[in-house]
Amino acid sequence: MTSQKPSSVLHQKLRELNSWDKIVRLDKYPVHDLESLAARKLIDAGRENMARLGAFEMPDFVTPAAIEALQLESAILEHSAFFKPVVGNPYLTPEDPGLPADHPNRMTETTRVGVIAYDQYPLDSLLRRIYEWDPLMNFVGKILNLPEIHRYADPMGGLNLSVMTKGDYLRWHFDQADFVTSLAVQSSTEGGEFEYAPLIRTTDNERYDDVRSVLKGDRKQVTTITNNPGTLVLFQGRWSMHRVTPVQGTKSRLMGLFGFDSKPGVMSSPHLYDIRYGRTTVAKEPPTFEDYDHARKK
Ligand SMILES: O=C(O)CCC(=O)C(=O)O
Ligand SMILES: [Fe+2]
Repeated sequence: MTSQKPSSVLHQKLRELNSWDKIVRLDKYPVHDLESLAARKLIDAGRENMARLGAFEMPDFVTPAAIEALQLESAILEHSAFFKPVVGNPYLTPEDPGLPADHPNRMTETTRVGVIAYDQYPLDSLLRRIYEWDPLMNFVGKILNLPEIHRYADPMGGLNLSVMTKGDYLRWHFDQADFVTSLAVQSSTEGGEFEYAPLIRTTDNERYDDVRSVLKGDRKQVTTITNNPGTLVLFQGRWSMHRVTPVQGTKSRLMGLFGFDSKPGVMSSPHLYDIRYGRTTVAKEPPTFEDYDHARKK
């Protein structure tokens, strides 16, 4: 008996997911009909959560069949993730040697997370289809009360899959983007928890003492988000310091990250390309899942 190629098994699953109600739990999250009463209630709940916690968690956003397909396609791609440890502070800025050693600006940790870039995604990938689906983007824009919302224009940064394997860690940090939308694809057996200190700083108060306490292990301000597969999370990481605890066990932690912005044309810098993706040139055309079958045999 010949075993089927991973890409053939995946294509079979993807063919079955031929309408949005088979992919997204539209009964629970009617993002396709934003004017409906149910959608308006959901948007209100989202806005209330964002105001109070800087986060809105939507469990079971995608169907079990979609989760299965997302895990299958990620299993094909994850071996091509780029990993590079980066040492840094929570502000993702260079350290200021003029500040005391216990200032949060000088409290550094090492991050090691793998990433699959947008240009590594085949056109028929399910994660890509979900990211490029306008109703999802418009729904996110509504919750955030944005007059307009756009996908990043960046060919590598628009869509990312974060891949964390045994021992990987994402250090405490604040995001530089206004908000992040993530879709949990797979949980690790142990560790890999998303922890955050809700709204620990504001535009006019950095609250360095509180930030230092969290960095030193104080748990009073720390909350955890249970990222079960299929959970969509909207998160304002600019004001809430957050991290992903070290991953344990053999199963990788996989998280889709969707790049949206209130402005059109947002791009990443060549420096970010280099540290996050390990290259500065973008793939000329998208690969296919079959290309990955061949790459693994080499
Ligand atoms: O993987 C996650 O859950 C969060 C990722 C994150 O915080 C980031 O990429 O800035
Ligand atoms: Fe972050």
